[in-house]
Amino acid sequence: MRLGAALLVAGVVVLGLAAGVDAGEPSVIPQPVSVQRREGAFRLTPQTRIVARGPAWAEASKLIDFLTPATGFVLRGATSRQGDEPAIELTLDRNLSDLGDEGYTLDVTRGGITIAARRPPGLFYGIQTLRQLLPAAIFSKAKADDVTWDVPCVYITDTPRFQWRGLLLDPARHFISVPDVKRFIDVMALHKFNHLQVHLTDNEGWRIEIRKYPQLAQLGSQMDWNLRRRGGTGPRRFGFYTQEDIRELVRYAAERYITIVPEIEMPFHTGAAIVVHPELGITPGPLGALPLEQRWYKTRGLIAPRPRAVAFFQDVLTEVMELFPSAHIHIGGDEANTEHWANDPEMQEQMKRLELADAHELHSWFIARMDVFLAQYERRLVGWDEILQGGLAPGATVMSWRGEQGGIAAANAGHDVVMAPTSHTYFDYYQGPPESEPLAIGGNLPLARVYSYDPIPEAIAAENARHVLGVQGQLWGEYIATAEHLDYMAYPRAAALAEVGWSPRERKDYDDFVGRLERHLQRLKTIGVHFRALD
Ligand code: TNX
Repeated sequence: MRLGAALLVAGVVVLGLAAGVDAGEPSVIPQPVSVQRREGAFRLTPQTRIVARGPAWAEASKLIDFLTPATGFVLRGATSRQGDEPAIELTLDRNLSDLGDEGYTLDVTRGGITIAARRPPGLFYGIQTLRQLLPAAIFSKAKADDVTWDVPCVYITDTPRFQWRGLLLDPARHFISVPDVKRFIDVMALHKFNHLQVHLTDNEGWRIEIRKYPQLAQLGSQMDWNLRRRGGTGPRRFGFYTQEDIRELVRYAAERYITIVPEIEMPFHTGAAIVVHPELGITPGPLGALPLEQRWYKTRGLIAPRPRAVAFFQDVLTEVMELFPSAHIHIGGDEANTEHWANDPEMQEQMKRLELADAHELHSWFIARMDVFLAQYERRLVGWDEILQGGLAPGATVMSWRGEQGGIAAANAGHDVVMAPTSHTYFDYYQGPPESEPLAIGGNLPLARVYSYDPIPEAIAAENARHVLGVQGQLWGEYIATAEHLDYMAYPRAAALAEVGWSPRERKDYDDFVGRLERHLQRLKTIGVHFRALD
């Protein structure tokens, strides 16, 4: 049996060589649902036609943009295929219902390539797979000489396992420039990620222009107190996104079928806002009496949820909703030490007035004000799993970070969840022995552990598994001060997470993944991603 298989493989290899074809075995990441290898290869030449009609044409022009720099070919488009001319054809077909919104088939024969999908994102993902079937040099920004652009003949059928395949960026701790975010988005798209959560506000900085409160960004983006305390450094402590920057990023991401999910932290992790607007804090009088630069250590990072603070955050969310079309708006909700409210006379009075039993309920009450507010605009609140304490707001989606318990409880109560546990998705953690790694926040999260993750824990009842929207990897920025370091922390772990989020559970195989990854890293290298080398 084994010998037979070996002979068969040898036979295929010999056939391939005999035909003058060495297009290699497909090494696609994330692993598609099914890949049937056939003999031979399709050769891309300047004569190849790019064929598409109607809305498929937008994807075809992205394909041309992907293929042009490295090949130097001036690829011509057409709306239909003439006879048996070599072509790459993109077709949309509403009847391909098995493929869902993001699935595709990719049919490569010696005579041509066809990508078919029900909806445009499927064509886009088929194109990402096609890029990975070409030699790695296709990712070069300059014309690559002496390359034959062969694509191995295959038939691929592919759809994602989860609808939320996310990464989180944290420009609040160290600002990330617009071009660096775009580059990050490009690499995400190659891995078929579709959500990018951006942590826009925290104690260390407020990074989004809000027209109603202009000083939030103007002053709130100029702080480095907390970073200095932590030993964080680097050139990108300061900066914020103007509303124009945000619009541009949202547009750029949307072209790549990535939804930017804004995160505005409340009620904790709000130090930057409190420094600028002391009236939000627990002790507005004494804090406001201090000069700005002396307020940093005195905010406790926690607002007092009095009515004017509720109104303030709703004002902020109003502008956020105008900028971000995302169905989900993240309001943070993590790590609040509600003892500060329990011990505060004004908050005790407010709890009594609202008939709330304790400060956890006050936390829930505050989050629920945001939930109701967002729901009026048909948006859905997402928060870290602490929003479960004191009662979960009716429409809330939970992001489970302190392990899986929060996600399990929320899903079993019929709420949507995104799995983001520290144990498997915290890419700010060490990925090797700390003594041989750059300084990180702590933890230990090697590649294999990321890969091993299954976002549907057994403790979620089968009928509630559909509430697990997917999975997200976090790149918290306290110790990530440059774009190169961001790459190093993200890749290849994000490639492993891409497969967790996309590929069927039964198609996952770590050794096979690492084999594909070795070739995949050639692609990332050509793109200029500063990934961490394999052990
Ligand atoms: C906890 S995860 C936080 C972040 C930190 C991170 C560092 C979460 C909801 N809160 O503010 O950056 O740990 O690993």
